Amino acid sequence: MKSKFTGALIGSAVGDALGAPVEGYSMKKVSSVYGEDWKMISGRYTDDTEMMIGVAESLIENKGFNGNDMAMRFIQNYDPRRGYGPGSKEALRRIGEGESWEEASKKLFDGKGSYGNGAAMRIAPVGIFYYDDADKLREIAYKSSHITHSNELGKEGAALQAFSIALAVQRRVKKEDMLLELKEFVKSEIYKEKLRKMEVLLEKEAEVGKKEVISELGNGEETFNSVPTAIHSFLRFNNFKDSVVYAVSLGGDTDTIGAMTGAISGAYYGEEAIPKEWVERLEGGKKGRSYIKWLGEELYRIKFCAD
Ligand code: AR6
Ligand code: MG
Repeated sequence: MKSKFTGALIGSAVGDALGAPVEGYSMKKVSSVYGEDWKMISGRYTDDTEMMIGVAESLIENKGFNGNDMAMRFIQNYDPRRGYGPGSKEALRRIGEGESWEEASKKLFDGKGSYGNGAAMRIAPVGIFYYDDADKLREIAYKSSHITHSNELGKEGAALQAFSIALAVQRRVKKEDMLLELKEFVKSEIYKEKLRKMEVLLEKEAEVGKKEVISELGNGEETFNSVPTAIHSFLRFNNFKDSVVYAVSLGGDTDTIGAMTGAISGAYYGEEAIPKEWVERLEGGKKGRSYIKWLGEELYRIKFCAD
């Protein structure tokens, strides 16, 4: 179980770092960069992992959700060079200037709020910490998303990603049956529709289906065009490496789709299943790979060992 906790967080960071150098590239261009060997290029992670670290730190410090504290951690950790989405950046700026975390994100996108994947990309700590309680998981996924993403679709996509991670931790149902549970979990039609399409796509050969996966599920920055793609990348293969390589190979929002696929796969197969050469290449330093592993261990300790 501990290896699943650390695997989800390290898996997410590794997927992010693998996708980062080719963010926004086409399928063809990604393949020209990585070729056949898929060596990690720089190992530097992006906003996806920086924000995931903030979520984990806040859950650990508060032994659960505290909106104001989580928002403050996002602001403290914020490094503009990591490539934040404009919506998230603006929400954090507003909170930094004194607006409440409940109100700031509602003002974005003409009052509709963001449905970008910036809430789902950082959700792994919520998925593991609340893996055994679907209602609580949904509640905390929504609340933690709301700090930057108030649009219902942004929140629901984050909850769907968190629930996929939870199912991966549990290993209660077979991989083939995960889709059924996910369908029951989601409420809005757009996600239900994507899950139906996924079923059809999973029956096709991986290479043949790639273009179709992109047109049917998407590879963009919107939550509904990336979370289903990550779930699909996880379900299609039976090991960590193939899933994450596939996710990044689709092009588009590669760092985030890579991160989300890595989080589910890491939770399912455990930390040992993540290729060593990728983990060793992942950036070190104060909040680097050892720290990310420690965050997973702390969440595990609080969940299972603390009174
Ligand atoms: N209406 C129209 N477009 C929207 C809306 C909306 N209500 N919401 C989101 N978008 P953002 P994030 C589009 O800015 O989710 C990093 O590269 C819009 O084009 O809230 O934190 C990460 O690696 C907007 O700019 O930021 C992720 O890939 C975009 O969705 C990504 O950015 C992203 O939403 C995360 O971005
Ligand atoms: Mg990113």
